[in-house]
Amino acid sequence: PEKWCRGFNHFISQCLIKDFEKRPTVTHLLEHPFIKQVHGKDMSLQKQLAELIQEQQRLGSVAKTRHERIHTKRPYHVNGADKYSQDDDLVNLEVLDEDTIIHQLQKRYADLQIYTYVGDILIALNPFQNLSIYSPQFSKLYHGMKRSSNPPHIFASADAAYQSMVTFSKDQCIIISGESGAGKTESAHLIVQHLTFLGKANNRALREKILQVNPLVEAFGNACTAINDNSSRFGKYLEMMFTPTGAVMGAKISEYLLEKSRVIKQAVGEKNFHIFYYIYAGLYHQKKLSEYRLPEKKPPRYIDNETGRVMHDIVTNDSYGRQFEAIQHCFRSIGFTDEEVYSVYRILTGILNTGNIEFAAISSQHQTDKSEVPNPEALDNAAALLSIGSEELQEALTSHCVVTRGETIIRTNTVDKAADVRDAMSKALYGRLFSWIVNRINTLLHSPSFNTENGMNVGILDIFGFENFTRNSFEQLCINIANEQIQFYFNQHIFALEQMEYQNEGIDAATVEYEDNRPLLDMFLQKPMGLLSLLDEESRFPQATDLTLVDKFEDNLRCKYFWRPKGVELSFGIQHYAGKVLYDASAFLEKNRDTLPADIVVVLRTSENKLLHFVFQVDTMEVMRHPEETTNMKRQTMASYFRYSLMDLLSKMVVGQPHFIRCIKPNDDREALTFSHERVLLQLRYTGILETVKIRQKGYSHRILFEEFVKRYYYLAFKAHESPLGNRENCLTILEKAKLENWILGKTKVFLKYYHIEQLNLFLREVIGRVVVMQAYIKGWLG
Ligand code: AOV
Ligand code: MG
Repeated sequence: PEKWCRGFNHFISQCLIKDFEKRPTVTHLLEHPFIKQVHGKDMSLQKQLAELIQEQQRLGSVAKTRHERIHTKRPYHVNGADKYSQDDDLVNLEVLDEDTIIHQLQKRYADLQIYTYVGDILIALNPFQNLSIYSPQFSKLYHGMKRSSNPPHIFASADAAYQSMVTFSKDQCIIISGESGAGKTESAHLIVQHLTFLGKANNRALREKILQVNPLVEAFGNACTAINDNSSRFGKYLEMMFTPTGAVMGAKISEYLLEKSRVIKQAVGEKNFHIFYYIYAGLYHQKKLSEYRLPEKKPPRYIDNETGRVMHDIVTNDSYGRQFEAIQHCFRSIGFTDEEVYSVYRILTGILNTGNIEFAAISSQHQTDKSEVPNPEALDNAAALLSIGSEELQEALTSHCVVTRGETIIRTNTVDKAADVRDAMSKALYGRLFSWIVNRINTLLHSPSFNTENGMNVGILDIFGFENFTRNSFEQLCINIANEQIQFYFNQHIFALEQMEYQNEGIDAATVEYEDNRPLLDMFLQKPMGLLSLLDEESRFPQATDLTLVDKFEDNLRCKYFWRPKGVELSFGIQHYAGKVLYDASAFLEKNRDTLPADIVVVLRTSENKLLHFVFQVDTMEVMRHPEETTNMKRQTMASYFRYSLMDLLSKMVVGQPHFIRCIKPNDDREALTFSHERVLLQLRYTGILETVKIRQKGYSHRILFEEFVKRYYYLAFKAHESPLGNRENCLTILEKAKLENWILGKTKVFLKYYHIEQLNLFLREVIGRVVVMQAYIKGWLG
């Protein structure tokens, strides 16, 4: 058998080379006398080969279409009636200007072609209606296919990331951007859906669990805003882990900058986090409101946003009731215990009751700064649900300890101060509960056998989009800076790095002008004079006010991106990459300080609710995540936490190979089939789509070192047992053998167009597919 095996191996490598030249099918192999002799009537081999033939025929036809498309000029009549081509990829346009691009998108949108390529980048227009293009049949249709064989689709982008991960054993990162309401979160769901389909885990339970992650965290982290009924109020980076062969084996989420302030107050017309309404409706239907000490008539202050009708809306809203059921199902299927879920509900309803605690001044001749709770039942309810002592809670809300020269003095809180402490406690409770849920999901979805050496991941970034409301506060500033950073990352990848490489490699290729937002990002993040540093500095002065803060900004941020409107004291404007935003600086200092008095922490740590007790344990690792608790002189602030989070996110993103999805909002009225020329044009401009089309058309989006290129693709031109050197000549041999056109060889790298990679990978998969079957055959035969 050994001798046979050697002969067989040699035969395979010969076949591979020959096959590649002639593009034959596996039938040739079956017909070969050698195979005929050895496999006899082995039906399993017959079956395997038959499958392979099918696969090969499919790939063959794909390759053919791709080939035809690239080499056939599309009909394009510049002056004719059909001026704007219905093409799938904007890179194929011959006339490149804003008008042509926008008409192309508009026409496609009218045909419900919401997806369009710009080379390897996907543009997704929000359809604002349910389309029947996301069923498992569509997942199948896009599985392993090249882009050009089907209309553009988000599944194709997810597929490309997956194939790239499996083929090159490299982590991938899908970056979804776009303004609020553009469709990022929906896109992220669809990507997870397709990746779960691709990473066919034998373990169905695991697949089910992964699909429940987004709905669960979004119930806690999303809310209705003036722009979007399901707006993400946190940033989410979801990593799906795979084995080297591409089977899904787990998932991990990282959450960023939850907008905790929403728990205690919402802008006019907006709502609190979804979960509060779900739980209210759910408990109402289960007749458990009284068990959780929630009133049936008047809704708790935190979710009664001045309309007065909210209570009726909540309990009669069927959708809330159904969502509550769905959330319970998510908890259960991901693996939370009943006890944990019960604790979560107790904390949530504890927060709602905390919000109802009121304060009144105690009038006495000497003391005007003392407060008491005039509605002790609210206090008792909150304390009961949080499993802490009611008196201790009252103490911690209405007074605080100060340590001066080793002596502890108790000072009383004014009514306003006590109310601030109450709200700070609610925010901290919710923030920590949210982090705990995310961590728990990560533990439950962690695969013990996964490690970075043997596994790979695809990360999916879905953050809150750029926001510009009538009134914009500290939260909008953070959200918009984060978007500024993502835009910068996009620019770096698409323009800056690419053009730098042309220079370094002595290549005369496209130079495309683009809007660089670096100076703007520096204005925010630079130390010590950037906006965030100035904010931190001012937050350290006890006497500082929001007005002195804006003065400080004005004195120090002397650049064209910052201005102060006349006549509106607490206001300042920023010229963001995506447009001008006017910020209202009221409460900036307080929000940045984000203090949680130690007295509250001490009380919460006494809780008999194990979960609550746990989340208030100080863990040095967690200090950055809970800035409100750090007690040293250089306190952590929201700004420093924000900076840390951004860096953490970037460090995760840069590890993987990026894939970009740019979501565009076709109108502000959330209407299907309505295309606002003006709004789309604005988004195309600020995201630099026109420039992206240009650079994708003229440039070389893939730059691969000679050595890496030969290592990846040597199968295409060399025999299996050969080890060709990673040099220029061998790259040339491979490129010629693959009959590619329009590539360039630099000093150390091969420069390829985005479509070359598809072709090369396609050829490679054909070849590797055959090797796998042959190896399986050898093993079976020897065994
Ligand atoms: P966002 O994530 O980009 O906003 P979403 O993904 O929440 O935006 O989309 C907003 C709404 O648009 C969704 O609730 C859907 O109604 C609709 N939508 C988006 N994409 C699709 C699609 N492919 N098919 C059908 N409907 C869609 V924000 O999180 O606010 O930045 O912060
Ligand atoms: Mg979202």
